[in-house]
Amino acid sequence: MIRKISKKAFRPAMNEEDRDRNRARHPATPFNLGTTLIGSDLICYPTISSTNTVAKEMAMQGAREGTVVLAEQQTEGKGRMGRKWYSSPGSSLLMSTVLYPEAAWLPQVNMSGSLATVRCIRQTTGLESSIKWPNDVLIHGKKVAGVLFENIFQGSQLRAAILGIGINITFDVSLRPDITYPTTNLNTESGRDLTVWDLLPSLLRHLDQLYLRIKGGSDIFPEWLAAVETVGKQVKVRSGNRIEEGTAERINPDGSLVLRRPDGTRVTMVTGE
Ligand code: BT5
Repeated sequence: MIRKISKKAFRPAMNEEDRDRNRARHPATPFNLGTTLIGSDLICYPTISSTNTVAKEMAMQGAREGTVVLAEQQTEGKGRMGRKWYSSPGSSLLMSTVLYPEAAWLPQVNMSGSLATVRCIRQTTGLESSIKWPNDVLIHGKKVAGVLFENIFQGSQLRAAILGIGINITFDVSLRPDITYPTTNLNTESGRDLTVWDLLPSLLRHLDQLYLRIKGGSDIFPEWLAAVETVGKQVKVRSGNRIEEGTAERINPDGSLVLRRPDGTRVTMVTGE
């Protein structure tokens, strides 16, 4: 059951059309998500810096596991490695979940973000999407969603993990100068008129199912890998200052990518793009 829906949620924003569509389908009263953990508290904001940043603060204040922070708009939406995540008001699903996993589960919890997104897209639009290593979600080869997984350590102790997901619903990011690869949004690809409220329950239910499976010791890696399109492809992976080019040979259960260089040598990349 959703316990907190902020009264401030979904107040006026700049994009009238998206705002009105979201408002029209915004549940007026708490509704039953049917999840065990994820969304036990759901806190909605019209505008915040970043759902990941706010979720992190909440985790530090002892938020319940499964607390979801949702925003209509982010002023400092974050991508991985210091990059930005763009959106306009009401045009995207922007959410983060507070989790307290064991350190050994981290790779799988990270995978659960993109896998839940693939499942949610399938369920709500009927479209098959794929995962580009490590965590981008693509439809017809164009990026529609991204996942930002941040772990909070105190010394060597894992305090919390924040799983942030951004899905473009109507947002067209292609005009941004730093967008160097194809991007898209869900409504363009599906021809539907979806809002945040059509997607959110499905996304949270899939996250819930996957997280409970991970907690119960069941392996989600095979299902995640089946949705990954990167293996066998020519890739250019940047990790820090290093750029490696070659064929993506395989992905290990810990999420690392084994790349075969043109000279036949292999290198394992833990993260990159
Ligand atoms: C990601 O990073 O793809 C992770 C994005 C996670 C966003 C969510 S929104 C809710 C939560 N709160 C946050 O603050 N973040 C999470 P990365 O792989 O580094 O991709 C970032 C790159 O994607 C940028 O450098 C841009 O080139 C491009 N990009 C930015 N906005 C985009 C968008 N809306 N759609 C597609 N590509 C985008």
